[in-house]
Amino acid sequence: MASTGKTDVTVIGLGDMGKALAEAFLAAGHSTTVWNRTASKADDLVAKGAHRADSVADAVRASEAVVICVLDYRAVKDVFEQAGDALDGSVVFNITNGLPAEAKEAAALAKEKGCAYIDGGIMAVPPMIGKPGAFVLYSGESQAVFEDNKPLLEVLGDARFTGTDPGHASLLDLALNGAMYGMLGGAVHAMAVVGSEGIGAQDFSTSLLIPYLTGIMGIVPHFAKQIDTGEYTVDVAATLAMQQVGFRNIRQASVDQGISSALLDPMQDLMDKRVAAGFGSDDFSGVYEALKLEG
Ligand code: FVH
Repeated sequence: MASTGKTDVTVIGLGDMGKALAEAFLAAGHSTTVWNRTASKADDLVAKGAHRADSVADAVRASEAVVICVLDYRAVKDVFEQAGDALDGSVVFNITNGLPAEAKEAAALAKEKGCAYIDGGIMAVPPMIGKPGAFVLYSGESQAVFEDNKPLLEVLGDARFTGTDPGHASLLDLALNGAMYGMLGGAVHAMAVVGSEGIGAQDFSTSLLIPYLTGIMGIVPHFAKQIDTGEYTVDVAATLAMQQVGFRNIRQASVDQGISSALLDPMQDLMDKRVAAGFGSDDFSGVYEALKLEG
């Protein structure tokens, strides 16, 4: 803890995201030590007041709280190796994107190194860091370790602890990003379809796409209730059999306009599978069951 009363922090990994994290800590008045494999990426931050560490070991010794944000868990392992025994007594927040299994492996490695370990998933892009709307999911070690460091973590965005399973934050992160890519892929596909008739993507998205998608999200709580209860026949908004027929038109219109249906085909397959299994009078949410891999 520095004389400012604010927790010192070390940031390891200064890619687009790591840089944004370090800048947010500096702006909030935290004494910030930085390390990056390619040392020159720290230059701007040093000019803004960050302390440059010459090695991972020096970086982690500089602060009790260590934030790691590198490309993947192979890089995380490299960082742990380079840290040697310097991580003993540290609290590591690894907010690198990865699989739940990788997060669990990293937690085991951290235990061997004698440090507390909390994994995380950043639900924001770099320009959002430290601004309203950004949030970061955390899980691992203990609620107490998280709470002790919450004021520091809140600098980055809303800090949400999701439990002591180190893989849990990653699972939530990947599920949310799967939803995001489904939505954004759908948005880009729609722009391609209307673009084939010369309709500009900006006009289309402002006047139609965003209002439609925003409104339609209102159905999600209803689907969630059906999924939690397994009762897809209750308060059906629109039958799957009807939607299966309508979906063929969406797919065919795309192909007719010279636009690939690659993003739509898997959804058509799921609907077909579910209707063929006798669930055509259920709501759309029933495709949840068709998503489960057999065996
Ligand atoms: N940027 C984003 O929008 C997303 C938002 C959600 C979360 N992700 C995840 O954050 C991690 C870092 O992403 P990034 O955007 O900072 O990624 P890059 O700009 O590509 O920087 C990668 C950094 O990783 C360092 N690195 C790579 N391999 C190693 C290694 N073996 N040992 C040590 N460091 C390594 C790399 O170093 P250098 O290439 O500059 O030397 C960069 O600092 C990521 O998990 C996203 O999925 C971001």
